Amino acid sequence: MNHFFKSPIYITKPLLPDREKYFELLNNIFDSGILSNNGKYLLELEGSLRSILDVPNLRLFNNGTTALLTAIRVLNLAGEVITTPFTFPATPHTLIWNGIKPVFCDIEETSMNIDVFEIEKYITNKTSAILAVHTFGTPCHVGKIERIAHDHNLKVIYDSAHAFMTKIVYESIGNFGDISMFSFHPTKLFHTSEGGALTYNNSSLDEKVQLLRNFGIKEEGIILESGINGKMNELQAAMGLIILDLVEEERKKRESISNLYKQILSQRNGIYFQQLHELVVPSYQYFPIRIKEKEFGKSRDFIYDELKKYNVFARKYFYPLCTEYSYYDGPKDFPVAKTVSNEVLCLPFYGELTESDVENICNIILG
Ligand code: T4K
Repeated sequence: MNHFFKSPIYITKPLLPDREKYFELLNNIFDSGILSNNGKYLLELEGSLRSILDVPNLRLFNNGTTALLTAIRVLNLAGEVITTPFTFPATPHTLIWNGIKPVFCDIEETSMNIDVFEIEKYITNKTSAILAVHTFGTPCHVGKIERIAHDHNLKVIYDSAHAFMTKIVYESIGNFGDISMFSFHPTKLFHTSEGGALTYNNSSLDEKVQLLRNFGIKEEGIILESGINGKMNELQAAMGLIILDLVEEERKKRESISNLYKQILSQRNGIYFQQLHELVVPSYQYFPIRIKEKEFGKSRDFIYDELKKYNVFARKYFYPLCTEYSYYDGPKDFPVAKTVSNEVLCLPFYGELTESDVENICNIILG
């Protein structure tokens, strides 16, 4: 048990703002008495994020799920939407909450994203959109999805919860599809304690996004849409402004950690990494591996339990598949997603992990 960690090692450790800096902004918030509803820090953070993500339009929300719920309403989606079963429950649940049937499509093994060569077989006269996830920050095949959407007159929403600062060549991930959603939950590299955002190229959507985020209220006494309360408050926005300054350094640290994991774990057969195209700038959000039991000699579940014995809490993102949820009674035959879901394990991944921490974790895995 010499690899035992004294303190638990979780999948992530949120970046925390310098206390003094945060308290200074909190003091300003106290002095102003403005705690929410398009306050100064919200507007400042929206501006900074537009520039960092290189997107023309961005609005902040109180979490990624509310943002996604809103995006679906903004585009007037209805009927059926094609999506992936290999995702967090929030993805299909936002469709169901909008009265839409999620139609699941299998995934492609190396990227773990929706299989673009399978999508068309699920299109019916009820299909209104494709809701694809850039799983673990790895971009979907955006070109092919755009062509399918164009040919069948469908909208495209990208769940970019994991893809903060991902780029395809030089293009920000937030510029693809009709709308992209980002999550700023504390488990995300950039966070606002809880939060999210929508980005979109079409500026004419902006008014509706803002209306739906604020109960549909245009101004006092004028309610134009059946909106929701999706507003981010000033305490969240202030947190985000300070965390933003820490993101670049955190990304560099995660890059080194990712390289070290790969270097050690690739010494043995049976462990696979998510494939990234060389022209993609990664988000460094998660570090997923896939353990093929036949080649490696031990199963994903064995390694997950073994790590726990040493106080290391990896996560089986995403297991079970959305098609295995107790309430779901649709088709379940998605062989690639099923295999990936049984093999995947996200390892602890955050800048504070030391080289020796990573080596210890790898030693536990390699046994
Ligand atoms: N779409 C996709 C593809 C998503 O992955 C998500 C969220 C969404 C949409 C929805 O976005 P949000 O509405 O959440 O903005 C976590 C997160 O809650 C969730 O945001 C995230 N994806 C998902 C992949 O992971 P859990 O239930 O697995 O997290 P939890 O609370 O068990 O945290 C994991 C570990 O992180 C803990 O063991 C300890 C550590 N931790 C966590 C928190 C919250 C901390 O150290 N500090 C913290 O404050 O869902």
